Amino acid sequence: MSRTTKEKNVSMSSKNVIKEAIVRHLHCSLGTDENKANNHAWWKATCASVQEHVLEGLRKTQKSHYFNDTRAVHYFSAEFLMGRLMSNNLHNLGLFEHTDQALKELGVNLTDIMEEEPDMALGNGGLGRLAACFIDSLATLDLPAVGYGLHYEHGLFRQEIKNGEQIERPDSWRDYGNPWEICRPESIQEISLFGYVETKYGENGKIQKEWHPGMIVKGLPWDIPVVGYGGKTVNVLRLWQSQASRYFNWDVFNAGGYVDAQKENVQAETISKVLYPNDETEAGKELRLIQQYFFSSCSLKDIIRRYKRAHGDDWSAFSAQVVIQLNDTHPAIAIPELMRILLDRAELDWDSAWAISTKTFAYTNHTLLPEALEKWPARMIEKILPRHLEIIYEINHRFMAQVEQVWPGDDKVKQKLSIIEEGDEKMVRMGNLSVIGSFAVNGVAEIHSALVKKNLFPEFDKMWPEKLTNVTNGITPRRWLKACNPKLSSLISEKIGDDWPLHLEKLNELSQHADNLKFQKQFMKIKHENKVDLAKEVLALTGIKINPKAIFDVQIKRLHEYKRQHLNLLHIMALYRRLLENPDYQMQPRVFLFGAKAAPGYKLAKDIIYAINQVAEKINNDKRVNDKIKVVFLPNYRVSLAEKMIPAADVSEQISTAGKEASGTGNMKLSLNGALTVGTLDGANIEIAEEVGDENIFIFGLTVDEVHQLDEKGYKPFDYYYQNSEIKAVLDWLETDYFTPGKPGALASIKRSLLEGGDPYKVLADFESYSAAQSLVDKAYGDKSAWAKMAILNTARMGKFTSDRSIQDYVQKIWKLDKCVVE
Ligand code: 26Q
Repeated sequence: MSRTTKEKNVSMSSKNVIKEAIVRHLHCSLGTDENKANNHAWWKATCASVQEHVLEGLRKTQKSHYFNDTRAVHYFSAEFLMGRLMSNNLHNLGLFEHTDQALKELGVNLTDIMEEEPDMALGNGGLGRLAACFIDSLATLDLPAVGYGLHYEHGLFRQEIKNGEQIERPDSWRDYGNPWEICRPESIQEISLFGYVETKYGENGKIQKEWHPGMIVKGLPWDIPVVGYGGKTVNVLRLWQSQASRYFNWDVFNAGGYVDAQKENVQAETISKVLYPNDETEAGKELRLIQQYFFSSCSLKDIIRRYKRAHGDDWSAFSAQVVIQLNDTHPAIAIPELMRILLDRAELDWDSAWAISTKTFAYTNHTLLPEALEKWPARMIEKILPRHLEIIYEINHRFMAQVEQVWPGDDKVKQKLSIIEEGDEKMVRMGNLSVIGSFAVNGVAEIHSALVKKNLFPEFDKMWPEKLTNVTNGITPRRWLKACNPKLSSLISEKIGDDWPLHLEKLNELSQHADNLKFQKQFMKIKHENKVDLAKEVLALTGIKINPKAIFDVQIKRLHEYKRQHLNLLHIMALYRRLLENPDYQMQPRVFLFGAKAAPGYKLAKDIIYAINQVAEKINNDKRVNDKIKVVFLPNYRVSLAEKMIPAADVSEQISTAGKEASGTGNMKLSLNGALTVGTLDGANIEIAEEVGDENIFIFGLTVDEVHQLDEKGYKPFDYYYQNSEIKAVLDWLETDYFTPGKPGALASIKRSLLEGGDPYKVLADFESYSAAQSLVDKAYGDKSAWAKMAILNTARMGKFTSDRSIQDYVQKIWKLDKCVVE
């Protein structure tokens, strides 16, 4: 048999195997048949048949990791923003085409049934999605890794827009079950909360601490298999669900307190009920701290159980086998928890315990915003975790002695570096605890890491010059190009071969075609088709008709003042005003698309959403605009919506105040898909500009240093207001009822925030330069060939930003892991 015939037969048979499996699941798992099944049933049956392959890989991987007793990384994260898994798993297993064919023969459309899958929205934004991209890369690179997090019953709220305003609705992603997860009751853990600490004196005079908890809660693990690209390694994401402990409440129960016992049950099961929706702000809620401890402790105990299976009570190899990466400070309580286990359970002395602990943890910082740095009231920790507070004090006490060695007699430095912030209410600084308790600390983009060293933790950097480092973020090209943009992916594969998803630097070979008119046409034709698809989606979701020939200008990210969606909005209003003042004003038709959720308690962020929608309503229906501008706010922005918007974007808005966005990752996804960035020199934008070249990006605005200088000399927003008549007119417009008929002043809070109290995000300072950059975009789009070239070069030069490279950086600089290839 010739090779191609053989391949054809293999592919025929694998298609037929899939077909048979789907039908079998339709019959035997779902109790329906081909004639009766709706899309949901087809989706479930297809998941079940894909899962057969996934579980085969999982079993082999676990066996291999067990027999090789490999060192592994444990990625602790309060968030994993996984999105949908069907398309991802099919692509990574190499089964996408066959499954598509198999379903076609059954009269079913794969794209349609994939829409049945609810997003796993177990995260807020960048940090959670980064964790999801990282576990994809870890599996793809055959690295032994476990993701640990929380099995929230309700993920990030579903956003509805009513009369222009955000309404939060509960997200119920598991109402009809989750076909990808496996419940593991055999691996339940128990954790303690509340109560008091008893000090005992052993025979040898040694002090022993015993924590008598006031409550015990069960952690039930759910495993989500994580399939690497190529399908060899299948790692696990283990998410903990809280449950009432079966035997804890006997006393209450026996005393006739049936109702009280039920109350405790409810309290236990509340722990994993909902994801906190406030990113970048520290809420200080007791339940949030309990969530953090709950998943950190369950995960540590799980790791220790596995370690002991191979090493018994010998702790000497622990830090050689186990590295734990803390995704921000959210799991930082794991540090005193490991100390507690080593001291009180394993009965190690302090120095041995501390040596193990500090060789185990590494910490990633994702923010410099002071309001986002986690602090917990010492009194709260004392109430919930009394033994941990003692340990934190001891860590601090010993650390202060070290500080004294370096800065003798300097109380200022001690105050600054102390884990404990003194004041009306004593607070525990989780950032300081994380730096002190870890062997490595990293920021997430070059500039961010430099600022972590220079501004956030300069003294720590002086004490441990090797500890602070950078690992620039990345994104998985499997989801963010191959799966979400199939047409562009095929074109790329035609040109440069199909191994670019594993070797993204190969995209650079596209550069040589950037001047080729035929290739430019092909590239832009695909962009246009993606825009046509998005236009349909926009019409279905909002009733707004948009023109695929217009520039699609996209800003998608959480709503926050520092990300400056309102700068974008002010510019849109300025364009609108120019059109009204001069009907001959020349501009390329442009559609401004927004997607953003605001934290439910963040009033101004919600006001900005309302403003975008009100301005949209007015402009979209104003005949004088002649469809030159459309404004669309797409409700319920989430991973699956991002996958539709990103392939259709021409322009990517990355306009944060310099120094505020740690990295950004949406910037990478958009550029990879051929969108041109309008951006400040902030976060990863700087590295994107370095890669794509200054001529292929629109950089504007103050630099980090200039922002700093402006702060020094005093930012005076009214100067811009009085000196720039366009700024004044647009801000004054917000105070009228022009965009909010019958409700004058409904948008005034935005004007106030920009003028009064010295807006820390300096929107007005950057307005002119932003507006100038946008004029350049407008002009550039007029030259189709030049634009196509720039778009191609963006795609071609994004190789650096694969999350595979980020993971390789972590491996080399921090984790020191070896591959474990699964046979
Ligand atoms: C903290 C305490 C209480 C409740 C919630 C939180 C909380 C939750 C989520 C605080 C922060 C977050 C999320 C932060 C985040 O997404 N940061 C982003 O991380 C990305 C990945 O590194 C970066 O690209 C972004 O620049 C950064 O903003």
